[in-house]
Amino acid sequence: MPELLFSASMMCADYGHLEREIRALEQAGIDSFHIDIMDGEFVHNFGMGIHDLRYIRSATKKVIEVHLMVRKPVRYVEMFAKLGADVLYVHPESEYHVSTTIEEIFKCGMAPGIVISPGRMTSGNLELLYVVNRVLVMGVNPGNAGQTYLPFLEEKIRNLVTLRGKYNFEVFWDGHGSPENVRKFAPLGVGGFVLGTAALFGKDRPYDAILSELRGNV
Ligand code: S6P
Ligand code: MG
Repeated sequence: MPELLFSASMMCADYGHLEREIRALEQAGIDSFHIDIMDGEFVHNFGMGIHDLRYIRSATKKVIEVHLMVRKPVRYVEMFAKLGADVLYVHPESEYHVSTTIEEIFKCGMAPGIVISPGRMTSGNLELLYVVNRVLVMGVNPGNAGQTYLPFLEEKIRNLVTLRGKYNFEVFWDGHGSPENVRKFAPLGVGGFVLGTAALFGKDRPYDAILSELRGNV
């Protein structure tokens, strides 16, 4: 099994010590930083802002993935490219013509990914799998950290991983990426997890201990 990839959900980080958080996560071997952007419309919450992204970009050379929970994200693709995002995730249902958005993401030099919300079916997005290499499956409804995992998603994951050979993409997981879910879903073929409060932040344990345990436990 290839090495699992772990991304830190930065909306869960300690904003009073952001620099220290980034250094500690890097030293612990985090693979990327996950930035949740919400517009208060597509989801009923406001997430991180472009100033947060700008600062985190200036503080790390690691991969930055931006998860857009906004309506009509095509309007912002160029802006996020200029801000230094490496990966741009969009929800297909946030756009009338999401394939145009994906094309725009490629044009701007970023890697596109699609996000499948719990209530959405993968079958409605099969054609997009020809063009994206990343599918982020949400284990919770989009909008908040610290939610409980929705247990009906296992079948979706099992079905999705069987399509990887045909379409060539990786499956990642976002939302309640707990140690239990890492242990359960990594062997099924999930290649990486976004880590928030369920496994990484607010645990009073060093990040390196947490990450090596997560890698070792699978
Ligand atoms: C949710 C967001 C996620 C969460 C993260 C939180 O809308 O897209 O990225 O911030 O998954 O993790 P946890 O472990 O607190 O659910
Ligand atoms: Mg997210």
